[in-house]
Amino acid sequence: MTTPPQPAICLQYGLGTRAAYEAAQKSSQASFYAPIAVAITGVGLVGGELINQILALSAPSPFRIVSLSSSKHTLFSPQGLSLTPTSWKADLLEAEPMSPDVLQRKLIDLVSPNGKVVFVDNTSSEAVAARYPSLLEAGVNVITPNKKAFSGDAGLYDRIVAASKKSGAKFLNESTVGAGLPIISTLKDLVATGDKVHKIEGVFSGTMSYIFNNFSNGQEGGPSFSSVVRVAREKGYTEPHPADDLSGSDVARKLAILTRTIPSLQSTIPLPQGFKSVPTTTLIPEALSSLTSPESADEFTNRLVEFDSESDKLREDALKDGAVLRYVGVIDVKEGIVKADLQRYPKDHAFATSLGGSDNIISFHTERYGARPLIVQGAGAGAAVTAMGVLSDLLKLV
Ligand SMILES: NC(=O)c1ccc[n+]([C@@H]2O[C@H](COP(=O)([O-])OP(=O)(O)OC[C@H]3O[C@@H](n4cnc5c(N)ncnc54)[C@H](OP(=O)(O)O)[C@@H]3O)[C@@H](O)[C@H]2O)c1
Ligand SMILES: *[C@@H]1O[C@H](CO)[C@@H](O)[C@H](O)[C@H]1NC(C)=O
Ligand SMILES: *[C@@H]1O[C@H](CO)[C@@H](O)[C@H](O)[C@H]1NC(C)=O
Ligand SMILES: CC(=O)N[C@H]1CO[C@H](CO)[C@@H](O)[C@@H]1O
Repeated sequence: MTTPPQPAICLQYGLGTRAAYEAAQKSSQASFYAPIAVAITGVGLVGGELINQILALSAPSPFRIVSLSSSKHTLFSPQGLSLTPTSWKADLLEAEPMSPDVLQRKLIDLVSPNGKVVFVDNTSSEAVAARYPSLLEAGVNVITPNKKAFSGDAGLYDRIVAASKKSGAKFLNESTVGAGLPIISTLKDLVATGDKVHKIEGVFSGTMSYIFNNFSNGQEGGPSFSSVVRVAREKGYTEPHPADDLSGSDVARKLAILTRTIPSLQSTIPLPQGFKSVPTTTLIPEALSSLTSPESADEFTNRLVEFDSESDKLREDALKDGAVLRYVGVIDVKEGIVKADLQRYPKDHAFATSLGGSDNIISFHTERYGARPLIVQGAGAGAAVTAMGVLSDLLKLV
């Protein structure tokens, strides 16, 4: 669509001149030029960055943004909103509220044989994810970094797959794992080309990566676990309540998504309850397990210090074996095991030596990548790289 089929248009106008081509572009008859309609729900960090990345694409853009929504306001224009990087936030704040049902109906009305529509969900809302089956069934494509739908109950996931099959509308999920890193596309390519995946193993949580890169760096001593968590929270690397990271459920969700992307695992590792079916080691001390409400976040963080001697011992024991601690996700296809767990890795292992900051690292052990695994590594969080993952999914629809 970026290089329009000029001859057809010129014939239609019987001229074959540039002027005719431009006239055709402006004319309503040139309906197959209609850029793909994009509706974005959730316009915080990533959503905002995504809007700016779309606006920065070179002209003619393959996309028109028809809707922006926050939880309180919605902008909608079937012809495309006129947005600028500096004004859209204020425009959205002045917009009327619109019920999600009304927005959904308006988007479905835009679907036509020449008119693709994409719904981008940049929220972490279950309610928004629950709309995917109806949207997909009506032909609206869905792209999202929101892990909720693909990592939840098998019921919702099966309905998403069935709705997509029925209408041919796509759901693209690249940025749900590792933000912009090519994790899901790499896995899909391995599977599609007939390679056999033996094991996938990696540091999937940027927060866990930061915490353990600092806490267990292979040297004697080092900062206490509670102090590392405190610093990570102050820097905004954790969720507002650090227990949401320390529970391991974010890693379990990503493992559920990857497991479901390997069709042959549906029978050996079925995950009926999605991420809840993934055995997950929690780093929340038993005695603090009741402090999970938002108001308890400070108390929880302060009281972690009571358990530092236990984490110190784990670190020392690992070091005696020449190893470091890493919180990893593992899918062992041969053994039929999926788990999120705290594990030891030798000090010279890639998970010990090559990580910095909040990097993700994922290694794919396959039949073809036998002796040495295929490794993907890099920033696994952040607005710019996550928006890039979403935009690259969007470009797959052009
Ligand atoms: N951080 C990363 O680097 C990274 C990487 C990969 C994936 N992700 C995923 O990205 C998503 C966003 O994370 P987050 O915690 O920032 O999201 P969030 O706070 O729940 O959502 C933020 C935005 O979504 C809007 N929103 C929430 N619920 C809505 C609803 N029901 N209808 C319409 N709009 C709604 C909010 O509107 P208001 O502004 O009006 O509240 C806000 O604009 C999550 O799914 C996360 O897991 C993040
Ligand atoms: C992710 O999307 C691809 C299609 O692009 C699909 O084959 C795969 O099953 C999806 N995985 C999940 C868990 O949604
Ligand atoms: C440890 O924490 C410091 C201070 O926050 C940070 O600058 C550094 O990058 C971290 N080290 C590693 C290996 O991640
Ligand atoms: C509103 C918004 O953009 N929310 C989130 C979008 O997704 C990224 C990560 O995917 C979050 O960091 C944003 O806060």
